Amino acid sequence: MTSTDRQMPELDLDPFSTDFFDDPYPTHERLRDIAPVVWLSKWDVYAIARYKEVHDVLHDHRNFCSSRGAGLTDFAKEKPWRPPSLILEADPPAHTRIRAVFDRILSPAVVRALREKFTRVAEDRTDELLARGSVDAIRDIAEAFPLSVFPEAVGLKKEGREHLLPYAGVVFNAFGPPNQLRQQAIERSAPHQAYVLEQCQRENLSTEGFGACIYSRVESGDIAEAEAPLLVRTLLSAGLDTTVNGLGAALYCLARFPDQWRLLRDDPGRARNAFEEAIRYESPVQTFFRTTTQEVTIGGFKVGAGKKVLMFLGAANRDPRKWEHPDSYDIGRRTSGHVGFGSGIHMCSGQFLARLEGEVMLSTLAKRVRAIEISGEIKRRYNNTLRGLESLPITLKRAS
Ligand code: 4IA
Repeated sequence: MTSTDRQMPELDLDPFSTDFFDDPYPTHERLRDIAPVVWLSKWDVYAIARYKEVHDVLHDHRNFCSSRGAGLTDFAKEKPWRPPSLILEADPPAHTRIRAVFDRILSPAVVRALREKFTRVAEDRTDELLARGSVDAIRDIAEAFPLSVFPEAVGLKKEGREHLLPYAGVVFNAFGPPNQLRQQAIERSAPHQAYVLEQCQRENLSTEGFGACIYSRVESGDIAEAEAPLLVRTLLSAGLDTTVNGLGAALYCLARFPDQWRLLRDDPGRARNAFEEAIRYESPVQTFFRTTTQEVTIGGFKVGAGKKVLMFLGAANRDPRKWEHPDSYDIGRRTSGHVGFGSGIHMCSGQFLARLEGEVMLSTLAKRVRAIEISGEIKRRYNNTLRGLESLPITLKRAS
C-alpha cells in the first residue's frame, strides 16, 4: 500500500468555535501531528496545519485556486455575500494584472514617505497615554493608532469612520462557516456596507491618498473605471483590522514577556522585528481557504476536485518542524519565512504599510515608556478569521 492509498484521518472538531479560539494550540498540535492533511467532518474541509504543506499550497495556485473564494463559501456553488474581491478572490491571469497595479500603489517607496507623519502621530498618542497612565492597549493603541493614520492615508473623509472596524469584522467573519459569528455579522452589516460602498466612489476620496492613487490608474488605462471602487474596497477591507490585530498582538506579547520588552527598550531599532515576530507568534489572520481545481495529492493523501482546503497559518507559524522554540516570543529571532502575511502570489500587498505602522508605534513606545504592566481582566475578541483581544488593560510608566 502506497501512502497515496492511506485512509485520510478525520476529526469532528470545530476550529471556528469559541472554545477553540480560547486556546487553539493543543488542537493545532494535534492537527499537525496526525497527518499532513486531516478531514474535518463538521465543515467538510481538508485541514492543513504543518508549515511545509501550508507553504506548498500557498505556492500552488493552479491546484489550489482563490477564485472560488478564500473562505468556506465555494463561489462555484453558492453566491458570495458581496461581489468578489478583484485581488483576493481571483487567480492568474486576472489577478496578476490587478495585483501589479495594487503593488505599485502600496510600494515600499510610497510607504516610506509616510514615516515622518506616522511618527508624529505615534509620539502624540504616546504622550497622551502616559498622561493617563492606565489605558486599554487595544482601544487606545492597537485601534487608535491605525485609525488615526490609515483612513487619512487612504483619503477618507472624517465622517462615518466608526463603520470601518465593524465592516472589517464582517469581512473576516464571513470567510468562516455559517455559524452564529458569520450569520449575525452579515445580518447587521447593511449600514457598514452602505458606508464602504459610498466611500469607494471617487468624489468621496481626497485628491491625495491611496484612494486617489487607485483612481489615477483608471486615467493611465491600467484598470477599468468599474474596477477602481472595488480596489478601494480592498484597502478598506484588508488594511485596518489586520494592523489593529497585528499591533494588538505585539502589545499583548510585550506586556506578557517583560524580558522581550526590556530588549526592545535597550534597542528600539528592534521594533520592526518585534512586530514581525508578533505576527508569527499570534498570527492575527489565523486561517484561509483555497479550493482544489482537480484531484490533488497533499503529503501523500488524495483530495478530490472542488474541495475546500483550510490552511492554519497560525499552526504553520508554530510548527516545530520549521521553528526552534516555536512557542517563545523572541524579538531577536529570524522571522523570515513565516506565513502570517501569507506567501506566494497572494502574499499581503500592504505588508510594507503594516510594518511601518507596527514599527513606528512600537519604537515610539520603547523610547518613551519604561514599563508596561497588565492591570486588569484580558478579554478575547471572537472572529472566524482574526485572532486578537477585545480588551487589554495596562498601566504605562514614563521613561525618565
Ligand atoms: C479584499 C486576507 C485579508 C487581509 C484580505 C481581506 C480582504 C481583501 C483582501 C485581503 O477585500 O480584497
